[in-house]
Amino acid sequence: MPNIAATSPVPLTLDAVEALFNLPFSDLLFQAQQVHRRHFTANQIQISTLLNIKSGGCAENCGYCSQSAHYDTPLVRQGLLAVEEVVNAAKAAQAGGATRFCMGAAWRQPTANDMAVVVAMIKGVKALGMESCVTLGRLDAAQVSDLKAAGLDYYNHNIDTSRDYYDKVVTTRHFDERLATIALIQEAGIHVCSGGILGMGESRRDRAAMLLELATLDPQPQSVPINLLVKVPGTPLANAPDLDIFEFIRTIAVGIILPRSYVRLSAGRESLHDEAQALAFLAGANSIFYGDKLLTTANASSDHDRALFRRLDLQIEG
Ligand code: SAM
Ligand code: DTB
Ligand code: SF4
Repeated sequence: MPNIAATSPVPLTLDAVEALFNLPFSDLLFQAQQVHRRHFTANQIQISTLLNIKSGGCAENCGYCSQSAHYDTPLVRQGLLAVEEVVNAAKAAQAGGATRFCMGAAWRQPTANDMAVVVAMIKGVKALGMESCVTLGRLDAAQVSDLKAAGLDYYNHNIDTSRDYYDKVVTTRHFDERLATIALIQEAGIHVCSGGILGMGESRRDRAAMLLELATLDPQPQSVPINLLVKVPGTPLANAPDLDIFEFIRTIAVGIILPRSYVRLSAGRESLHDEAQALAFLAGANSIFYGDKLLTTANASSDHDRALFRRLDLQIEG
């Protein structure tokens, strides 16, 4: 067992993590806020802005995704954007207060030509003085070393759900392949951003197992995005039953088994009431995607977010 277990408030076993989940709601939130304050400055929020640099036509069959070529979704496909367009979008995000710019591409794995363009995009974002993040699908060791040389700060690669539930959601790739890419990123010294999606029909034990899997990575991911499923018409999960919002908040709170990781309230925030977002922050979420669009779906508007930060006395980090 890696020594990171010492910093978790509970032993890193599935039963112990599930027991944390099962605490009375207020006890869990109280504990989560206490642990959070031991490791982070209270009332601070990190904001990242997202841009989809290549949309749709993806070879994978992720059952939640608007960009999979396997499903007939409302998405319009779009090839890889030009470097200048991406750097201009990063400048606009920076002017709006974002400190990190995240670029996503609907690829199973980038080609050599794709990589050359993405490397130029990363360098352009870094030249602005922003942190850079990309999510490009699976990578080999040479690609990881190109990203490191370009100055990449974060790579987003989600495990998405538990090992047991994974093949209910996607069959064109496997859980261990996700872990293999994450291991390459860690070995290169690039920060890992890895989390998952809630509300895909998984059980509480699956949610516990997903967080446990992340918590037993060594080192733990620096950033953990928690997405609430956005139900995209045409995908197999278009009619998934709604997840109880308090279960969503509990999952964020159990994120304290990764006490030093930023927990990012990610997809699905547009559908959350302000009260639910306030509870998520109380449970320890301290990062969001900021900007009117995620990759292909709507995000909470920036104006609304700024007003919410004021009402909740949240300060933007950096
Ligand atoms: N293609 C790359 C990959 O899958 O790793 C990067 C882009 S992919 C769209 C990034 C992440 O977005 C997924 O891992 C998933 O967690 C999240 N995501 C995609 N569609 C979503 C949806 N409909 N609702 C919630 N999260 C979603
Ligand atoms: C992550 O975990 N969430 C972001 C980011 N990583 C790339 C993506 C959310 C996508 C939501 C669905 C969409 O807009 O297509
Ligand atoms: Fe492709 Fe990523 Fe969407 Fe899966 S989640 S279909 S890999 S873009």
